[in-house]
Amino acid sequence: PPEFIHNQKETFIVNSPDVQYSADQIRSKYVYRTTTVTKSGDYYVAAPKETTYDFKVDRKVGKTGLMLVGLGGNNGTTVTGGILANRRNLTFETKEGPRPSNYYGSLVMSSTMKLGTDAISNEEVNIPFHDVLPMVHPNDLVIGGWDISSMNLADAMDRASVLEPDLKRQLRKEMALMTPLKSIYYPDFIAANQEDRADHILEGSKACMAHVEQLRTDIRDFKRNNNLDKVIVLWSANTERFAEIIPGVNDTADNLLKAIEQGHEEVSPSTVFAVACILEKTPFINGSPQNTFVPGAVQLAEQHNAFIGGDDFKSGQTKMKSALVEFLINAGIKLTSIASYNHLGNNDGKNLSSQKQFRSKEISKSNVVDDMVAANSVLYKKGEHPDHTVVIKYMPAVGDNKRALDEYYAEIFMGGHQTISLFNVCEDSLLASPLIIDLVILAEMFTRIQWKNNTEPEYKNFHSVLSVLSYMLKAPMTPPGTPVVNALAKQRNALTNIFRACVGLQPESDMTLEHKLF
Ligand code: NAI
Ligand code: DG6
Repeated sequence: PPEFIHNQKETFIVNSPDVQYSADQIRSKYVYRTTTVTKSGDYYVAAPKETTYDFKVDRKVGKTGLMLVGLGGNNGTTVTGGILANRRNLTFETKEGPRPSNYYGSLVMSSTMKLGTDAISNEEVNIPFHDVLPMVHPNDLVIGGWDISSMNLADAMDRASVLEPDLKRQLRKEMALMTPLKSIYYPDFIAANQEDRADHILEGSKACMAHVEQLRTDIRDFKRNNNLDKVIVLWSANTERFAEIIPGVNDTADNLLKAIEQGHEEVSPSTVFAVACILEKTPFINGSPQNTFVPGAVQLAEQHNAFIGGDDFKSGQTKMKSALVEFLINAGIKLTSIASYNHLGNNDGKNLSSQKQFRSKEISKSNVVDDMVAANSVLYKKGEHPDHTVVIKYMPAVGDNKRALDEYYAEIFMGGHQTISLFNVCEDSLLASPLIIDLVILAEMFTRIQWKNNTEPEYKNFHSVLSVLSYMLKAPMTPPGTPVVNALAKQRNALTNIFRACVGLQPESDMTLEHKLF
């Protein structure tokens, strides 16, 4: 029967000899079935392979804090306002009438997963994704963070111009009490046009250990003052330019730490945040496109068994792209070009109007179809690739209401052509905020899962680089040497099937054989 464990309502149990529940844990034995392929002359030989893994999930969802870098920005204020509104169950007036608060756009909070088939009616039984494992509820997140702008969150929410006036009115009092912590500002990394908001900064304009230590102290203080079990830190600050990868500076963990000690100018603020979080064993996620996780930072995370994830929220145009391109190429249609243009008028757009910062975004938006193209050797020769161009323009008048236009051009049967044009208009921050929520809930979840090969004695964490967060990210990081998956459906399947494995359930195969026998 459903029971309450550590304040989390669990809505199902798995009845299987391979799954055990105790007061604090769910343990499962899971047979992972894959196919190993070897080449023999002109043939492939495919052999089914089975590996048995043991999973262990800690059922105790601790009190969790979210610290945002860029708390006073459009995303920072929108996600904070959205969570406070949901927590207080606020309803607000819009032009179309009253609207209740919701978590639309969050995979975890607003989508479902097929649990199985009803024993009597044979119909699908679907459960909220949030109920698959005991997960933190976003309403319970304690929110804080840093910004180089001193503005309190009520004024910053007005500056962002995203949320509805009646909602802002109801949130104003609470958000006025929230002020970001001072942050680090190294002017060379973000656009010069951001300088006028940098009135809330720690002394020093290049990386140093004093900055790392201050950020670590901030995390510890936040944790202690709010009585938290854990904190997740997420970068939603301005897009930085790429840092140059320099041997001896940021190529190894030791060199990176030395470079920070010596105040090397090529260490970015986001990397300093990453290092502080890694040393503090606090999961750190990068929602922007720059190469925060230089090789030395990845190695440091591995050494400290700390979780990192990134890069760049996959919110609108790119999310559509990673779904549509997967569909077209899997349908056997030869995509030959993608032209992606967008204009926006928020502060993100202003920062991206500077060439070096735009370049970071251009890179993260451009590589998102590579794996899907490479997987289809019928349509594409080795090395062949569709043309792909990305344009971003700053247009102040449209504010956060980004306009994204995409043209997909493809070859179809017998020399024909197909052109698909998309015009996508919506508030950028209303798409990004639910992704922030998902990333935090999922990152917290992965701090409570351990697993091992059945033949080994010791349980281990997931690899430091949390590639399971890929669904929410444009340029997903993966453990060094492992493949990147951009295809949206595959990313979602990976997540759901890992969670199913944690409760001893096989992947949902969609074969529905139970309905197909004559
Ligand atoms: P924003 O410009 O409104 O907010 C960024 C905030 O970061 C500003 O308040 C700024 O003062 C602050 N900031 C800059 N440098 C900082 C530092 N070193 N430490 C602390 N705070 C700092 O931008 P927005 O719209 O909130 O986006 C944030 C980031 O998320 C951008 O990099 C953007 O490219 C990225 N992103 C946004 C998406 C969206 O749909 N809104 C989607 C994908 C990525
Ligand atoms: C202009 O493209 C601004 C960017 O910050 C994007 O809005 C953001 O990266 C979201 O991109 P996408 O492609 O996922 O909509």
